[in-house]
Amino acid sequence: MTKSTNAHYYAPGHSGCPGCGPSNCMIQVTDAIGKDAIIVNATGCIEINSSLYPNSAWRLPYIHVLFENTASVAAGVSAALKAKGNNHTKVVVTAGDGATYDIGFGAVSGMFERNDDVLYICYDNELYANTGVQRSGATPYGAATTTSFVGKEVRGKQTQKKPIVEIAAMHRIPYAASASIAYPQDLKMKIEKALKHEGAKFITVNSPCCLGAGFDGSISIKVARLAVQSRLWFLFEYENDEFKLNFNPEQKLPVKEYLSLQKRFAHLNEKEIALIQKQADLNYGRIKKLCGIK
Ligand SMILES: Cc1ncc(C[n+]2csc(CCOP(=O)(O)OP(=O)(O)O)c2C)c(N)n1
Ligand code: SF4
Repeated sequence: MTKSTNAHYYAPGHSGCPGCGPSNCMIQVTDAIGKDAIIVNATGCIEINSSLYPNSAWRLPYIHVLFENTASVAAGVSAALKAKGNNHTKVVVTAGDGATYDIGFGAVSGMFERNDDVLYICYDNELYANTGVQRSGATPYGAATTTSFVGKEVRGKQTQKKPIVEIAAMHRIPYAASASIAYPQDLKMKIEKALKHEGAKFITVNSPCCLGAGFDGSISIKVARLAVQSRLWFLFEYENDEFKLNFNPEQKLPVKEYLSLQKRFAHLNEKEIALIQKQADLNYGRIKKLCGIK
């Protein structure tokens, strides 16, 4: 092991696919958080890849919990620390989009409503990777998965992603944001900003899954960057009851370039691509309005 890899709190040697977006996300997130933290990790690819007994990629105190109670366990850990007079150790949830948007959502919402002092990080790879690529509430329109398959009538997922940042923000928590593994400085800034707040904080990080989306692991960062540049993923935040767009791609990149890199979109015809472009434009308009941009 080299000196540079020793520096990471999420260690190499885990069993993530080469080019795994979520694993990259864990390195960036834990490095930004630092050593005074406890990780509460929901079931999913990261949990399986990082903590196969007797090994662990975590150089931080770590607990794996079920989907249904990840946010609740984190809330309990936070309360216990405070009861012991420890007001400095950060409690951080790491969970996939299946855990966050869908299966554990009730507990997440409860944690937001109680304003528990926890930073919740969702690594959004837009599917259930660990169980064989099923669709989640974060899977985008048109994407093929094993449960949003492509046939004559149904051609991939027929609904759009849940607007999870807005949903989190509308609980009136102190901080909510959307980030990407392709924009490390923005992600680091958001983690540092979030941790300054007492209470519930939420950051969802676009972290593409090369295996599930069907592209070579060498272009994971390119795929993540194109998602932002083609306005299918936004870098924005909510703080002090206001939304702010952190990066506004001046030139609109057509969604086609992003879609064409991934097998999950290979079935799409021109009409369907045009519909996704229209959805992207509408979503961009909505986010701009939310962020007070004319
Ligand atoms: C209550 C419950 N439902 C379903 C499962 C099966 N399951 C295990 S991992 C997983 C996928 C989780 O997807 P996500 O949270 O997006 O994480 P990823 O695997 O993509 O990292 C599912 C459905 C489970 N363990 N518990
Ligand atoms: S299946 Fe996807 S999320 Fe899981 S390790 Fe591979 S690239 Fe990462």
